[in-house]
Amino acid sequence: MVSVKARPYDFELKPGKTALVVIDMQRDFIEPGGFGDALGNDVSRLSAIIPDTAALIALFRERSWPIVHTREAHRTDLSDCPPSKIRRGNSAVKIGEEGPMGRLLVTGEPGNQIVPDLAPHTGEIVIDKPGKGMFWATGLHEKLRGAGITHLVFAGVTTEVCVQTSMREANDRGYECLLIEEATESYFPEFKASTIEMIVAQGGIVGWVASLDDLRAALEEAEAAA
Ligand code: C5J
Repeated sequence: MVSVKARPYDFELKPGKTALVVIDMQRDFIEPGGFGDALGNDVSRLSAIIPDTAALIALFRERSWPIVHTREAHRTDLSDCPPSKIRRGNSAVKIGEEGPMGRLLVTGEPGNQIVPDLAPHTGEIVIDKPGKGMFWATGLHEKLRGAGITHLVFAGVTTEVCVQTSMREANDRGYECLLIEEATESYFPEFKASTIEMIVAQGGIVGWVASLDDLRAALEEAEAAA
């Protein structure tokens, strides 16, 4: 067990039973011309977390610990996209329509790829999820359970939408969840801040939040003592 300084209290991370989940670090949300941009957001806020997210991924790769990457992605015929989701919002370009990086939020399109600096390595799990949460219609719970995973460390975007939804879904399935503060972001700084407060409120009703430095220090300290 590795004790990580966290809010609302130390997180007990179990090596061998912990996976990193990197939510939706795809060009659609992070680069100009994608879905996030089409909805009128300032995408530069999200690209700013790429270096810290890469450093977090490196911590897991150095230890050969499991890593899951998700993408919000729909089938090319949009059969897994509810019409209500397509209708929602007032952007000129909708899900499934052509943008500068191909069809928005459609699997296989250039915009649907994870940003190059965080590209998955061979052997890492890549999940295309049609919803905001990572367990809806993905089979991920069965995969994680099969690998004996009980603890999840979270990163990615956006904090209050797909990250928080996935953490809540993970809670309902019995996982212990830790969010790394520098490796998650929102288009709205106040939403990131309030999501973090929601997660740690009431004794960690959704989970724990720690800094990247505190996670790194805890891992190195535990390894030095071993
Ligand atoms: C959104 C996400 N914001 N990955 N998706 O639509 O948070």
